[in-house]
Amino acid sequence: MPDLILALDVTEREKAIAIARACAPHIDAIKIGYPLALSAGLGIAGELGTTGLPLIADFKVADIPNTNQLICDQVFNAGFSGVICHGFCGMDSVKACVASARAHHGECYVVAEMSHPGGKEFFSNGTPEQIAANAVIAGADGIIAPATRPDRVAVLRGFVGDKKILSPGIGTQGGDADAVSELVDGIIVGRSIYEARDPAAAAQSYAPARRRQKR
Ligand code: OMP
Repeated sequence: MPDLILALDVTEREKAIAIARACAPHIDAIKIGYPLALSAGLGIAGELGTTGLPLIADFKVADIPNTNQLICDQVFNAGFSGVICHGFCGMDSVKACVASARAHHGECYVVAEMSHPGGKEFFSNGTPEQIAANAVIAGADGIIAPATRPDRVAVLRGFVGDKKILSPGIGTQGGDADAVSELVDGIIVGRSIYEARDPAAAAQSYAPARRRQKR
């Protein structure tokens, strides 16, 4: 059954907290990235943590190993339970993120292929497959793969086996939760929930996809 992960990309602290609290009964984790972290500070993790939900830091960490480790250490020390990094910087850079995750009993996910149209420009010609395979070798907990291309999610599943796949691109980007929910471990939904008139009801509308058994 895939988790429903709320991508909380709002830039007002109070609004973020209100949406997180309202949606909490209907979601399994909260993902925040630069929009909220840069506007509210990393301390927002403490406030969102009161929901009791796991918090994933989507900083798409993409640097040399030492810098990656320093970034991830900050993330986990702030109270996040997971981090997202890029895989194109190489195995050693991914391994640094994984090492930080392990040291803090957290999780590390590697972006294998991006969901937007431009994501096909460089995440193509075997690169996503290589990144996915490297993520497994590096000991990552899973990968990010695009709900906008369910066929590609299925291909990448073949490279990661039982590792987790978290899949963004549902709703506003055009992806359909029902098309990927049997293939993945988590669906990531942002605007379709937090821009809805009633975010809690919007989150609850994903209940059928959230209950679907994985193939
Ligand atoms: P919505 O398009 O508003 O549902 O948000 C999707 C969320 O997933 C945003 O936080 C994106 O930054 C993130 N995301 C993608 O949309 N595509 C990707 O390929 C990877 C991510 C991600 O790593 O979470």
